Amino acid sequence: MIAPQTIFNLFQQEGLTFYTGVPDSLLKDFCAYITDNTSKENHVITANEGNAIALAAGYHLATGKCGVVYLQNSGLGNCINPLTSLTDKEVYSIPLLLIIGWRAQPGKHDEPQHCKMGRITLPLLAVLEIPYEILPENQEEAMTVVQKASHHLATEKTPYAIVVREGTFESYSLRTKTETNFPLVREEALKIVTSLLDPADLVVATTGKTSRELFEFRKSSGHDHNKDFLTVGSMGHSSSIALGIALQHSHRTIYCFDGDGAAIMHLGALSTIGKLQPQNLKHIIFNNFAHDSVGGQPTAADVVDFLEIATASGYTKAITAATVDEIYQKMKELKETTGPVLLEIRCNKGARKELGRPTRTPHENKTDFMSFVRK
Ligand SMILES: Cc1ncc(C[n+]2csc(CCOP(=O)(O)OP(=O)(O)O)c2C)c(N)n1
Repeated sequence: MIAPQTIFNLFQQEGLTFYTGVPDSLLKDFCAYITDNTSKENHVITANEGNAIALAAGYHLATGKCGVVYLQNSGLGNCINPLTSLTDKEVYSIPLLLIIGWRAQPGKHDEPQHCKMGRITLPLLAVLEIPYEILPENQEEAMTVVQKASHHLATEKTPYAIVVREGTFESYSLRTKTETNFPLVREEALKIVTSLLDPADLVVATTGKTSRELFEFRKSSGHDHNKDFLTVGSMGHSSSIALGIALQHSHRTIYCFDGDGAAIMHLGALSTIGKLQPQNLKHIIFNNFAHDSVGGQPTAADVVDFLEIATASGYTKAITAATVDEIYQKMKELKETTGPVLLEIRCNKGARKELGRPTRTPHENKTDFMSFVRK
């Protein structure tokens, strides 16, 4: 293992002092070290990974220096457009250093949504013509890798990637705490909301702990899992999946259980929902102001007004709740409102340590859900 501080210092020695990206569980100790040791101007958590590439490009245009972009390998998909059409040698040739958390490295067990990307991470970098190294855990070797990356950035003026295997970083506890003070955590709010749904209602739940908590709640309540589509991957796309269903089944009520990080990642989806006006779509954002599932790093939710955005995008109504009583009241209002409607539930970050993962495979989930949709 290697200390986050060691890599941070090696980067600093090479003049790499600007960080941007989307948090990843595998990089959480490194991300925490960056947060504690970098000024706000030099560390930007972006809505999605493509934005981070573009932000680092802007940083380079402004300073001539190279930014560091950190991401989970699942976010590589969001980067492909700017990596091929902005930073590529054949376009603007903009150097930046990618730090990629390698979920589902071949040979390591991981969740189904990570397997394909885990297998193709290195081949994908090769196809993108982005040279890479895997981060060694030994300090001397790590220094050689960072120097090699730095040399590439200076001479080739194109992106370079350092791929990080699970367990590479020593643990580091974040000192810069961002806490909220609402009565409930996401799981408590989610249980109340789910218990208020009608038996025929459908749910599309977002990536991370929301889906995992929903799965466990259904199990402990003796409900079937077939009412829920768990968006285990493709973060930020739950509301569009829900829209796709809502448009075809106007007699069914579709709930989207979203996260603030996920909603912000593809915020444009709200405008499509607003434009299409599905009468039967109820969008609930469990807003804990954080990327809770991967370490609790802050999202931009503290400055984003989801209610204003939803109504300005064409939602019929947008309401908020935080207490148990408010959730009961607002769920009633949500049910009585036709048209796309948004409920933001403000809650604290935090989850149970022993929270499990869905035991139905994605294929089983899809099949069960599709037969329930047709009922
Ligand atoms: C494209 C992509 N980038 C990053 C991730 C890693 N990831 C999984 S869950 C998550 C945080 C989600 O935050 P939010 O939607 O606010 O939900 P919370 O975990 O706070 O409930 C992240 C960043 C991912 N799965 N996919």
